[in-house]
Amino acid sequence: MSHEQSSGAPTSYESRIEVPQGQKDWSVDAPDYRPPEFTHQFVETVGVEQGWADPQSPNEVDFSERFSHETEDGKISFSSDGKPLNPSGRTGLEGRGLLGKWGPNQAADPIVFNRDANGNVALLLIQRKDTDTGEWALPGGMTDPTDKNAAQAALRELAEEAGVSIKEEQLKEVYAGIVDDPRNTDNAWMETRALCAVITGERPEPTAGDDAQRAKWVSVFKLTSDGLYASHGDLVGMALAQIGEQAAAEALTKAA
Ligand code: RP5
Repeated sequence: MSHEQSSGAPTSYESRIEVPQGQKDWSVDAPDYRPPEFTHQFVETVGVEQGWADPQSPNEVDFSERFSHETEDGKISFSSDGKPLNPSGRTGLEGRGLLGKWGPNQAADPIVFNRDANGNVALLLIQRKDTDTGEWALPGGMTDPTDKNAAQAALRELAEEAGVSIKEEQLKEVYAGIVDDPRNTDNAWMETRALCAVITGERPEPTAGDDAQRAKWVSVFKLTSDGLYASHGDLVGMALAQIGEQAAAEALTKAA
């Protein structure tokens, strides 16, 4: 998984400053690093009202129940003024941007393949409503407090965004960790658990819903890593290798 500084942020995002070479890591002193601070108004108004966003100050948040997949003990590190620090390092932007939670924002991503009788493999993708770049994405989303586990969150998102239902037993874990989402900042970042399934026989007809404007099956040999949202190209590559589709995994990596 590449942990590069996010690019292609939503159009309403404050611009990031360039992080000087060699200063990405928090352990490196960067006395001149002064990124803009940005938390979208939507997060601080609607997000707080609807309960998916934290209060304005991280000091009001109880972090004892939050964990990061990226650290050995799951613990989050903080700046001297109490802001969680992105384990991937400096991003050129402080605050929460469009993310609701200070620190890790946990998501689940279903990677659903169909293998037909001739052995052709296709992947179920959606087109998100929040990007104007035309990128396609996995039908994943943030975990809800009502989800018992990441698999349930993945199944719920799959049904909401692509109108496809599968069974929890069909899912196998591919990855758990931070993802290079364009919304990531120094103090708020996306982490995901990606789970994959292979369904055989006839493909269920997808129906776009919720955050998706379109949903479709795409042959795995037509995928390019940079045509997919955030780190989804990396996640799909790992899943293809896991299900034994090595040639498609290599083609995806080469096309990046
Ligand atoms: C990505 O953002 C994750 O991999 C996941 O697919 C998605 C979650 O955000 P929303 O779809 O809920 O906006 O980084």
